Amino acid sequence: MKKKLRFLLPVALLLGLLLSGCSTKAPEYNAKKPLGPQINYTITGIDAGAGIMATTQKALTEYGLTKDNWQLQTSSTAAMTSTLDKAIRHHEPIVITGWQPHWMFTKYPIKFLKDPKHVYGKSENIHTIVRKGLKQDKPEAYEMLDRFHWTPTEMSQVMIQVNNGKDPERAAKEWIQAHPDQVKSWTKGIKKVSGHPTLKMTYVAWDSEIASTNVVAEVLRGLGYKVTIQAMEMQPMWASIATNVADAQVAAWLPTTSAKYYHDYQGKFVDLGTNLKGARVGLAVPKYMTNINSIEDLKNNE
Ligand code: PBE
Repeated sequence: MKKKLRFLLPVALLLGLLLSGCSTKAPEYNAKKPLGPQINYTITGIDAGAGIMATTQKALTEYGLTKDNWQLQTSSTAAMTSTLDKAIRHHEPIVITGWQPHWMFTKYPIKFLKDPKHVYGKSENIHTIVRKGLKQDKPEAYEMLDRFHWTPTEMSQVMIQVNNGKDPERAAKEWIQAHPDQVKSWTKGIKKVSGHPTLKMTYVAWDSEIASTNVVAEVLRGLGYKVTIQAMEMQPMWASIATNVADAQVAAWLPTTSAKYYHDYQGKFVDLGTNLKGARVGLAVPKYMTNINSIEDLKNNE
């Protein structure tokens, strides 16, 4: 009997733990209570290297949130969007690092928080950055890269396909097929190159950059280049262009999000200007958090 008890007790304890685990679902958002304690003063972020993480740290300081114990949790885009998905299904409170273009704004009812101090800047453009000397070495590629530009809506069309499980290269090819006039405006009059010269693009595997990099790579392949694309962290991506290891990247969110690397490597790359106008970066919350509309509200809600 004693022996049996010794065996049963831990089993019972474990069962109890499991059952209580199931019932301690995080509580729904309560607009009448301060927000901070409801989410453990935590903003759900993405990969440590992202510009939005550095800007959010700055926002926490500038809005006086750091001293109130607010913190930014590092994870990944995939982990953040899955946490957001779960929170929304259960009507739970959550604050995330958000940006546009991204399918999170199409898929979920979320809103940007106002940023009266403009820590995240008013709006962002995405620039194309190439290595020095590309214009002389590969003028046809340079010309196409210089002309490349599209809209947030167009970029989203590719992103959503990839989010639905389509292979990025396939999604890029299909987008190109469906937009012949747009693509022609990037390539018209450019001579096809012979001998399959190589061209290397680097990028960070954010959804937006997976879309743009694959589309540009496909268009350059159409011009005769043997294009490779390589995903890496943000700092090595900038370094790859600065050291001529790679030819181009189309992932520079400016003037704020990529500012650190833009300044660190200034003079060691060529900025071909905007390829997408009207991107946006900030903090975001589900729309059912009706009384949280500004970053200031995280504070006032203490
Ligand atoms: N993002 C997407 C990136 C740039 C593209 C906003 C997550 C960042 O550096 O934060």
